[in-house]
Amino acid sequence: MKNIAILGLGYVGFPLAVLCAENNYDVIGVDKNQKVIENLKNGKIPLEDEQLSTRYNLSKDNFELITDLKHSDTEPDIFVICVPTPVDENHLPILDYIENASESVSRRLKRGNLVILESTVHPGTTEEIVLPILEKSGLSAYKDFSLAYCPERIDPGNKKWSLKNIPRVLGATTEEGKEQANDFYKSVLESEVKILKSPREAEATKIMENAFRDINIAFVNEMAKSFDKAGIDVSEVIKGASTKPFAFMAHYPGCGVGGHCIPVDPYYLIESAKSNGFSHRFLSLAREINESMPEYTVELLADELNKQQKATSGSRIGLYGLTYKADVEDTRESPSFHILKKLEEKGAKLEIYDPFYREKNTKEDIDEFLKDIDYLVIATDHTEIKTLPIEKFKKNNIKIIIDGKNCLEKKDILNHDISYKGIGR
Ligand code: SAJ
Repeated sequence: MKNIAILGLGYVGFPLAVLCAENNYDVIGVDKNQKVIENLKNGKIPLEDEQLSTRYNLSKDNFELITDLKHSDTEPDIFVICVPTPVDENHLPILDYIENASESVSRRLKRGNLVILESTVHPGTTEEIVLPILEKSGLSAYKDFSLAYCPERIDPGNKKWSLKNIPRVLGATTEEGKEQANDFYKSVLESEVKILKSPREAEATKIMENAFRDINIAFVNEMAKSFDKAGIDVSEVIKGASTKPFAFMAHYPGCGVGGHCIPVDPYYLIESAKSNGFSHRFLSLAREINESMPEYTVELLADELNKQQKATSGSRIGLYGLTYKADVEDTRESPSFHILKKLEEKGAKLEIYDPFYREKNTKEDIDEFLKDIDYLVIATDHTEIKTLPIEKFKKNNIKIIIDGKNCLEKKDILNHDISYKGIGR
C-alpha cells in the first residue's frame, strides 16, 4: 500500500484524495483549515456533492486527516500540492500557499519520493519556486526525488466530465519523474495523460486553455456592445455563426466573468511575461473588456430608466443572482458584486436575492423579492429565474428587466409590456 499526502482539501484536492483512497492508497489529507478537518472527521465534506460524500464515507478508513504534515508519523511516497493560487487586488499572483505547502513537503521529503503540483500557476513556478524549497531538504529534484506539474481541470458540478475521465497533461524535471507521475495518474484515472516536455509546458497549457476562454468571452462581449448600438440581436448572430460546422466556437456575452479560474488565470501569464519583457496586450485588453461588463449592465438599466423619465437613484431595483454561474453557491470573483456596488453608488433602493447564496439576501424567497421591486437586474442565470412564468413579473408590476445573462425569452417579456434589455439584444 502506497502512502500519499494531499495538501489542500478543496474542490481539487479532496476529490483526488477520495479517488486515491478508493484505489488502495493510504491518504494523508492535509488542510490548514481546522474546520475542514473537523468536518471531515465527522463525515462532512468541503463541497456540495452527494455522490462524493457517499464515496468518502465508504473510503474514509484509508484517511488520516491533519492540519499540518508534521503531525503525521506516516512516511509519504507521493506528495500532491493542491492549494489555492488567488491573485491580489492588483491582479498579482499570491504564491504563499504554494510556498508554505512546499516547505512542509521539503521537511518530510525522502529519496525516491514523487512531488506533484496541481495548482494553477504561471509557467516557471514549479522549477523556480517549488524546486528550490524542496531542495532545502538536501535532496536533488534531478537525482533523488521526482518533481512534476499536472494542472487540475476539475469542473465542479459537471456531470459528464469528472476527475476520473478528464484528460490530463503533465511535465516533470526528469524522464524518470514523468514516468513516476504517469504511473501514479494511471493508477487512479481512466483518462489519457499526455506527457509534455517539461513542467513549463504543462503550466502554460492550463493558462492557455483558460485564457482562450477569457478572450473568447471578451470577443462576444465586445460584439454585444457593438450590436447594441446597431440594433442587432447578438444571440441570433451566435446561433447563426454556430451553424458553421467548423472553425467557430460559441461563447456568450454576459454581465461579466467570474469564478476562480477564468478571470484569474490570465493574470498569471500577464504578470510573469512582464518579467520576461513581454506585454500581453491582447490578454490584458480581454480582461479589460470583461471587467467592463458589470458597469455596462448598470448603464443599460440607467438608459432604460431614463426612457421612463426615472433615475437609478431612489428606484426600487432588485438584483437577482450573486454567484458567478448558474446553480452553484460559489461567489468567487462574481461580477454581481461589482453590479451591486455600482447600484449602491447610484443610490438605488436595492433588494437582493440569490437562492444559492443567501448571506446578502434582503428577502426570503423570489416571490417576496419580486413584490418589493419595480426594476429587475438578472446577474446569474439560475434555473429558478429561467423557468419562472413571465406572469410573475407582470403580477408584481416589474417595469424593466435587464437580463445580464440573456437567459429569458425577450419577445415573451416584451409581449407582457415589460421593457427588456439583454447584453447585445
Ligand atoms: N461566461 C461567459 N460567457 C461564456 C462562458 C462563461 O460570460 O460563454 C462566464 C460565466 O458566466 C462565469 C465565467 O465566465 O461567470 C466562468 O465561467 P466558466 O463556465 O468558465 O466556469 P468555471 O469558472 O467553472 O470554469 C471552469 C474551468 N475549468 C477549469 O479551470 C478546470 C474552465 O476551464 C472550463 O472551461 C469551464 O469550467 C467549463 O467549461 O465549465
